[in-house]
Amino acid sequence: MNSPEQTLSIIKPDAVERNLIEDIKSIFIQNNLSIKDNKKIHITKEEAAEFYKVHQSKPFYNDLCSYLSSGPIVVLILEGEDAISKNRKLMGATDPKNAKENTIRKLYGISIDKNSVHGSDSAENAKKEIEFFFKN
Ligand code: IDP
Ligand code: MG
Repeated sequence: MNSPEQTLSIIKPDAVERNLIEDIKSIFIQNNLSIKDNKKIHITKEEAAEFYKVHQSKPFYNDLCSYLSSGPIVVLILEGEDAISKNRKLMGATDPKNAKENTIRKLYGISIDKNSVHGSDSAENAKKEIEFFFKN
């Protein structure tokens, strides 16, 4: 049996604004991802720019950083078997239009930028992203 993994999830401003925090948390819990820690925060644009710096060369980088810092977000440490890939599956495709039925982005996403959630995409990034929000 594999040991449990941790991953970072973010409930983005569009979902916090629409009071979807509990609905999204319950999807994680129903799928055997436990919430080890979570907090509601409002980050600065500079912090968003640091968090998303892997995307700094992308044309949407500036808008992405403005968006993530535009209102409160909830950051969560999820833990469970295959937490990283399981969370990515539960989230669905980046663009809600392409997300499968019953994924978080299909259920709640508005557009490619307002797509309700973030999830780490690798073990290396999960570790970095958890440290970014929880170990400073
Ligand atoms: P992911 O969130 O599914 O991992 P990434 O490619 O890592 O997707 O992109 C990070 C975030 O940047 C996405 O969640 C989305 O909000 C935004 N984004 C990605 N591609 C585009 C785009 O083509 N236009 C606008 N925003 C985008
Ligand atoms: Mg990503």
